[in-house]
Amino acid sequence: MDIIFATNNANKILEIKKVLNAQYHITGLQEAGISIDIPEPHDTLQENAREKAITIFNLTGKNCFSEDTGLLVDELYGAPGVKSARYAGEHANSEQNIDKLLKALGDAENRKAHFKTIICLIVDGKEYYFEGICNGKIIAELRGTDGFGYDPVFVPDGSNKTFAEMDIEEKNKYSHRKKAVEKMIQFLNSTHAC
Ligand code: ITT
Repeated sequence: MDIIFATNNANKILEIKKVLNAQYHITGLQEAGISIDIPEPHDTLQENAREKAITIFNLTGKNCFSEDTGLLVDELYGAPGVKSARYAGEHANSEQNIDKLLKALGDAENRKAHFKTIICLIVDGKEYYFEGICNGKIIAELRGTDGFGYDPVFVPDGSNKTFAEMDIEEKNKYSHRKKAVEKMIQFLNSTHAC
């Protein structure tokens, strides 16, 4: 089955390609020849995921999915959450977002946080949603150079390493995105086996 993955984030594509078997062939927006920056104007991950998937479905008429992910920090009442990409400003980069996060947390004792991914899948014109969560903590200094986004400061429960100190296979043992994708694959296997 061919599915467009409505994302411009190359790291997300790499992570998800590692999970999929040959039965599913996914194509990112760039690879599909679609140059578009889809706005994420909503207050929930689900609505933003839907916005991205619907935009691409309306444009192509093809099966597609998107995902929206947020980092939710307990001490910050769930911030940066749905605003994770723009935490330090509309065009902020990961370094600036992490910097703001570490300043906001200061020397707080409670460093608990979780990543949440919501996938919106559109198959045969119908919408389906899948969720994946990864619990962990925010450390006070950056460690590692792999991954993207908040990976250098996030240590998942069950490991002593940050996501940025792991290769994709190891990150996928814990990852929110992997958990959501597995649910989507189970669904597709059971309903659209090819
Ligand atoms: P698309 O919307 O094109 O899919 P994006 O990079 O804009 O790509 P999101 O809107 O889902 O993706 O990004 C939310 C923010 O959370 C963004 O700043 C990412 O860097 C960060 N993020 C998402 N997944 C992450 C992960 O697995 N590890 C670390 N940070 C992550």
